[in-house]
Amino acid sequence: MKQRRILLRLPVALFLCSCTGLVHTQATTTDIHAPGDATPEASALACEAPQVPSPAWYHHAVGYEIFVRSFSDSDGDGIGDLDGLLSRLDYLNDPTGDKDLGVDLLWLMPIAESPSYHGYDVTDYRHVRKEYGGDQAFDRFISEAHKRGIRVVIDLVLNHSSSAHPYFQESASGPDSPRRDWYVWSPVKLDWQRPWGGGQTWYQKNGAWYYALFSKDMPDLNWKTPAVFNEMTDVAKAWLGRGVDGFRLDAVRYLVEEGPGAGQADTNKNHEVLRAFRAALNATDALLVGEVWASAQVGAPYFGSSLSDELPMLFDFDLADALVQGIRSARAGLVREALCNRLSLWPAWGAAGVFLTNHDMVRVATALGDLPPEALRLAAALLFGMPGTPWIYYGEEIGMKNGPGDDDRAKRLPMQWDSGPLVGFTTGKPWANPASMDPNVAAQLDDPGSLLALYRSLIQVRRSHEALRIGSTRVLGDESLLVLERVTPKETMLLVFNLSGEARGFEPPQGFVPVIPAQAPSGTIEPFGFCYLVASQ
Ligand SMILES: [Ca+2]
Ligand SMILES: [Ca+2]
Repeated sequence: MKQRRILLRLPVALFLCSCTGLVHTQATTTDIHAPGDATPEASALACEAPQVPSPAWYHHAVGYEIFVRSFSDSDGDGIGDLDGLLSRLDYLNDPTGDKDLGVDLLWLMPIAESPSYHGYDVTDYRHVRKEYGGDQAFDRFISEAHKRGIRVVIDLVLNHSSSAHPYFQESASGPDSPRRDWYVWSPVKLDWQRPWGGGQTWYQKNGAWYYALFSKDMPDLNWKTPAVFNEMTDVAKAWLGRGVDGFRLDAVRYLVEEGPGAGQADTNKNHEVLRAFRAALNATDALLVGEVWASAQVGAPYFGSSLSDELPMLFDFDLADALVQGIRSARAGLVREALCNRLSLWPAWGAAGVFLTNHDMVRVATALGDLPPEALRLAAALLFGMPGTPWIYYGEEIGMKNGPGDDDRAKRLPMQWDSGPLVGFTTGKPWANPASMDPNVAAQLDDPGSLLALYRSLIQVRRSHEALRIGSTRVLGDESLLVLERVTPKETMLLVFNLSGEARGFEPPQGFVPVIPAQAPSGTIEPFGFCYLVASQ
């Protein structure tokens, strides 16, 4: 390990976070040292974490979440589909081009048969919904994606099915149904409130009560029944056999419920089932990324004891919130606290899915909409600088905003490809009206100053610097500056982010050259400015 002394001048008080809270100290100069070079000045360090040991392919990937219904419509019926997505692969990753975004891992929101627009209530786990082009379109798509080196994970909804699923219809037919125990039944109504605050979870059908955590139309599968475990494992294996590279596991905290209140989430049995599920897939290389929408502390046990034990990747919800709120409130400490907390709680080999927002959240361009446009560029720079695997929510890279209203659909509207009235999404009547014609891909594709061009550059930078993908991490800074040191034996990088709307004094340390932006700040880092620097060899 090359030892390198980095001198950073931060002419203000330093606020340092620890896992137990914020510690405030005074300093005018911070010495940052490569790992192993401990000195008293290193007390300015908030936390540090080692390099990722034995990284898997997904530690190196850049992810992109897609709502197929809203991405691109190939046949003019107003509904996005897999052939439409196929036709846009050049935009996402074109090995022969230089205008592509460069992502290499796609997460498709549910593609199985479902009566809802969103698809999180499945009626046939084994087949692609016909609106999306059916099984053949999926096979065409995945074959072409793989040819380009793009991996694909699909949403797998294990906790519940649709109430219209034949399994549930059969289960509900009466106590003697051979599938009765595939769902969770009670002869009397039980008073279990939803664990996240209010609302009933038991509903009546044919003289008995069934458990449905999320909605009446989404009855929970009974994971204590071996036949359910076997069936869902077979479903997952069948998808792996068709070429998917893994799954995003929806609502994975809630598979096995043991009672009211806290007994509905994160139960020991839930962990047991997930470990058995992972083992049954017998596909160590497959990515399982869990939606554990909870604190990093609640998430930590979901990694199990090794990369192949339980879930290899979790989305980092705490950090997502801290990144957006940190910019909004000009508090770098929020990001430091969330990041240090996660780094201390999650195993070094565990993969964190880093993101700004997803399909359940207000889009980041809306959340930061009242700040200068540089704030959105800073959010992108933070996304790709954090330790973990970055995930973009489709449209984020052009600054797409929410549509009107509070409905979830407002977060999931058609991708804005061009400035036409149908935004290049469809030639027919779109399933939902686009939020806006602006921003759009066409206007940004050839503009080197665009947000899209910044995302493309950040992805290229990440590809060419292993320190960003798997390097050790040291977290420093003050109340509005966030500083990360990322190091591997090959290179040392320094990332500086100004989360405030005020210019800040900052002089790059000696021996460092800019990576992005091309010009290093000199004496001042602009409001919402950032820079990635690398130590010159
Ligand atoms: Ca269509
Ligand atoms: Ca459940």
